Amino acid sequence: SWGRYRNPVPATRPQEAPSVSIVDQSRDGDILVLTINNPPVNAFSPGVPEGLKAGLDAAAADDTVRAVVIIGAGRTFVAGADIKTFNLPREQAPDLRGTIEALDAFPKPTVAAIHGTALGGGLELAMGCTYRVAVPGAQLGLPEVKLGVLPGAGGTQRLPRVVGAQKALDMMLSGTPIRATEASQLGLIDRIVDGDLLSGAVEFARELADARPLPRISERAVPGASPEVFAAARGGIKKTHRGQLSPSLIIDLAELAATVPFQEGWAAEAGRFMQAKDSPQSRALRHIFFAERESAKIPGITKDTPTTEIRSAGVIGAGTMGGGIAMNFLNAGIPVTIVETTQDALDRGLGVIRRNYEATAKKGRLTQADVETRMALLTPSLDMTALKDADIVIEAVFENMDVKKDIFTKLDAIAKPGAILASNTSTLDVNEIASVTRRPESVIGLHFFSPANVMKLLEIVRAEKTSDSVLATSMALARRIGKVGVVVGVCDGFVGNRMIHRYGDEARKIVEEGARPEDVDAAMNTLGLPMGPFQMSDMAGLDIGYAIRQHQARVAGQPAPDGWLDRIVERGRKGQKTGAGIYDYDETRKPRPNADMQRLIEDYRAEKGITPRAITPEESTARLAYSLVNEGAKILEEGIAQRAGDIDVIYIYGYGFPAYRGGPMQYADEVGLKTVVADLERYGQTPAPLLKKLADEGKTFAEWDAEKGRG
Ligand code: T1G
Repeated sequence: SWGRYRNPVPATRPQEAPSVSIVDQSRDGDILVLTINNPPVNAFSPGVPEGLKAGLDAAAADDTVRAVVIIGAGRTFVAGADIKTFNLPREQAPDLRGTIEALDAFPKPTVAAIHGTALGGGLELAMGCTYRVAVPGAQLGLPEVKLGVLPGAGGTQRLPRVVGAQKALDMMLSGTPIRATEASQLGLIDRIVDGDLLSGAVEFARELADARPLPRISERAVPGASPEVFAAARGGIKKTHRGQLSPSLIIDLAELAATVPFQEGWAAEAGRFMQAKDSPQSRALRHIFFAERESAKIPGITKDTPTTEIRSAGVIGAGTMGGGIAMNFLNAGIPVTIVETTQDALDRGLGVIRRNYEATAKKGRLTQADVETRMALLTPSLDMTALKDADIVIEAVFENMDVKKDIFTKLDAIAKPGAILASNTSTLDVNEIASVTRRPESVIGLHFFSPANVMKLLEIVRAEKTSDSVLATSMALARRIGKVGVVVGVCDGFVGNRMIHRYGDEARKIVEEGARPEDVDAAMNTLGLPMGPFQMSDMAGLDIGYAIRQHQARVAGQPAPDGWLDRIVERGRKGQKTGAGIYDYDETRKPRPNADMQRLIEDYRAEKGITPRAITPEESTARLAYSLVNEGAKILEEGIAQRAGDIDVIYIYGYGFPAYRGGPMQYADEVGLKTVVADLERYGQTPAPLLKKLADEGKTFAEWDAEKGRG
């Protein structure tokens, strides 16, 4: 996800009283200081260009000013253009390009003083200055590609001229920032300031006040450019940015930087930026940027809500989920006591954890010392009383209500007062689990997604009696262990799995009616999902879905399901883990269609009297995507999810829905809810009342979120 740096760099500027203007002017002798004061991240919002222009005009008109320093108040330099202004008409949008053109022509030295982050337009502003200084921990980058756009204020033309073609392409295509120390080695930063940033910047400006000619990045050539560099980049994005628009535009513009005069590349960049900004992909990525942040906001929970410090954790169950969950805490430096019922299960679980870390170390992402530090924080035990001091205990055992109730009854008698008692259940009723304890206010669902140490999504299941403090602590803990926490309500499958069950039902129906599983999967791969419904079922294990369908039929008093997929499972084909499921698998784990399974499906249709018909990829995509949307609308009506944006965050971080589609609800908004409703009805699904209402009113889910104060 984003380079969301957690620990704001302590401002090297005294936290001045909020100024009346968004850009303050102050003097340090012969140096004019322009301080941008636009909390929380000094985005380049309306008022900033005007303030900088006033400052530059003042500096130009005053002979006693020999140089100008531009610095950010608070915790950071300029973190970018103000994304919230992207939908403004062009004439109302803050004129970042105009500001940078003025800087590039300014007759006196200008010094950008950087702390925190200089990202996107922030780095472009700094590159418009004649010099740049920074504190060592500052981060500099051009993350625009993560918003489906491109550096639109000179970044594609200036960065290659400073750091060379290859490094500039790497930075712009990954969107990953670099630290100031590396930037200094690359010549992007002229001086690292170890002490107070402002004093260091003023001193630097004074030293170079008379240096001429003024170094203009726009006047340099691009080092290291060659047709091969750009050709390789074009090849690379076919894998890393499949289906996305802005990466290829970035490469084209970087190549222009190396092949045409600056002004030509600068002009071309403006046009391609608008093209990218107005694309559905950029709208989707901007939607997710804000939706992810909105999902952390829960009515009633404020920064004043009391939380408890999590200094130690307990995990019950050392299986795949328990081991993965434990790793999240170990990675964050939180000691874990992990409990199992047999020594063999414990040894196996710890072995898997160690092997996972060793594999990461082999890739160079951990040192052996890191591995040992993490393993040293892990205490195995066969006795649940070892959990008595844990601040939080997470149960990750078999998905069976009786087993969970038994565990929570015991845990309630062992855990210390104030401990959080969490279940990793993926579908069961957390209220029922809480009911066996004397402390339902301390019980919550923390639904991790497999593999738990990798997947970023954490569904935080708020039960009826879960206290605000336990909820707020869980949200803070999610951030601390690197998860994207989304609060959901209690129902069968909560949000993600409840929707995926409907999606699976529709996928099986599409095959019943005539499609082959591999065609259905291919249709969803085209939409951008790395795995279609059947590839995903084979990976998760067909027996899991089989058991859920059997359970749901039993609960509903219906006969045991006997669908074509149930028959495959009953042949002992459980998916990748048995080397065979819907598809066959060899050691490459690449799914290969199986003729016998195709025959089983054909025999099934014949037995049910179904005459197969050709089903287009478009029909498959519509039916599957809209089955998610329709169930999502019901979930919103029932209040199980707060926002449509929350559902999108869940699907991007938990189910591989492509971020450049924005999630199922955003995708439906882009298609148009009237079309979604018409297709649902055409293919035999009944539109949810909320979906039908919004479609009839010509509204979007995004507007519903905003109207309810959710957006
Ligand atoms: N515009 C508007 N709001 C922004 C913003 C931005 N660029 N960046 C952050 N915010 C809001 C955010 O929504 C949240 O609001 C609050 O600030 C704190 O953010 C022309 C076109 C800087 C690393 O992509 O990566 O420049 O929820 O929770 O975790 O070429 O914010 O409090 O109401 O993320 O400490 C390029 C995006 C823009 C940087 C800080 N820049 N931001 O992380 O805080 S495009 C970016 C971040 C551009 C030019 C192009 C992070 C951060 P609220 P936060 P954080």
